Amino acid sequence: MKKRILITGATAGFGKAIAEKFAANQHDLIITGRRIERLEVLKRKLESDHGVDVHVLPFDVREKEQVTAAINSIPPDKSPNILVNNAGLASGLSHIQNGDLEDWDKMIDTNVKGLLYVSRAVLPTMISQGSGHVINIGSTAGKEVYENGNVYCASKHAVDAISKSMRIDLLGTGVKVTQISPGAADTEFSEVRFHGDKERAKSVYNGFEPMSAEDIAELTYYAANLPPNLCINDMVVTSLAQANSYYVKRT
Ligand code: NDP
Ligand code: 8X3
Repeated sequence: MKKRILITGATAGFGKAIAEKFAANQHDLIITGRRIERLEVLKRKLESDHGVDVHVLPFDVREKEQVTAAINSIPPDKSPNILVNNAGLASGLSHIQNGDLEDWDKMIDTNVKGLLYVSRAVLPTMISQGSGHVINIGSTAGKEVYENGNVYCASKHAVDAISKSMRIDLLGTGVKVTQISPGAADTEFSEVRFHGDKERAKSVYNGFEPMSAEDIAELTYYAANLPPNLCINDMVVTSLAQANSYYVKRT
C-alpha cells in the first residue's frame, strides 16, 4: 500500500537517505528541514526519478509555533502514515565543566524538545485514523554514556525514554512506535559536532568502516513494512567494527 512518510531533517544524512529509499519504493513524502534549497532540489529529483508526490515543509524543529503551523498546514489528503523523527545533532565534545551553554541548548532543543513538538502535532491525526507509525532516531549514545558525550548522551537517553513512554501511551490506538538506535555512521553528523572542522570530523572514522546513511534507510524501511500486528520496539545497530559506544576495532 502506498504510504506518506514525514521525515524531519531530510536535507542530509539519514533523513535524505530515508527519503530516497521510500521514494524509490513508490511512497509519497513530506520532507522537512531548515535548508529549503536542499529540500527543493531533493523534491525535484525524487519526483522526476520515481513519479511520487513530495511535499516540502521547511521548519526549525526548535520553534514550536513554526512546527505547529507547518504540521497544521498539511492538507488532510496528505496527512502522514509514518513520522520519522530524525532531525538532530551533536554540538561540541568536551568535559561537562568546559561545556558551551549554546551547544547544550541546541542539542536539548533539537533532539528532545523538537522531537516532542513534532510528535505532539502529528499524533492526534494518526490516532483519529486508528493507525500510524512513529520512528524515532535515537543512538547508542542513548544506551550508554561516554566521556565528553554528556549532554548529547543525555538528549538521546531522553529519546529512549520518550520512545518507551510513547509506546505505552499509544497502546490501543493502532499507532506503532519504533526506536532505531545507531552507532557511528558517516554523515554530516561529525562535521556539525565539530562546528565545521572537516578534518577532525573525518578522523572520527579513521581505521574502521562506519555505517552509511543508506544502511539506516534500509533498516527504517524494513521496520516500516512489517505486518500490521508486528512492531519492532527498538533496534540497536552498529557496523561490524563497533560493539558499543566504547569499543571500536580500528586497523
Ligand atoms: P546530519 O547532520 O547529516 O543530518 C541532520 C539533519 O537534521 C539535517 O537534515 C538537518 O537539517 C536536520 N536538523 C538539525 N537541526 C535541525 C533543526 N533545528 N530543525 C530542523 N532540522 C534540523 O546527521 P545524521 O543524518 O547523522 O543525523 C540524523 C539523526 O541521527 C540525528 O538525530 C542524530 O543524532 C542521529 N544519529 C546519528 C548518528 C551518526 O553517527 N551519524 C548515530 C546515531 C544517531 P537542516 O540543517 O537543513 O535543518
Ligand atoms: C551518534 C553516535 O557515537 O557519536 O549518535 O554518539 S556517537
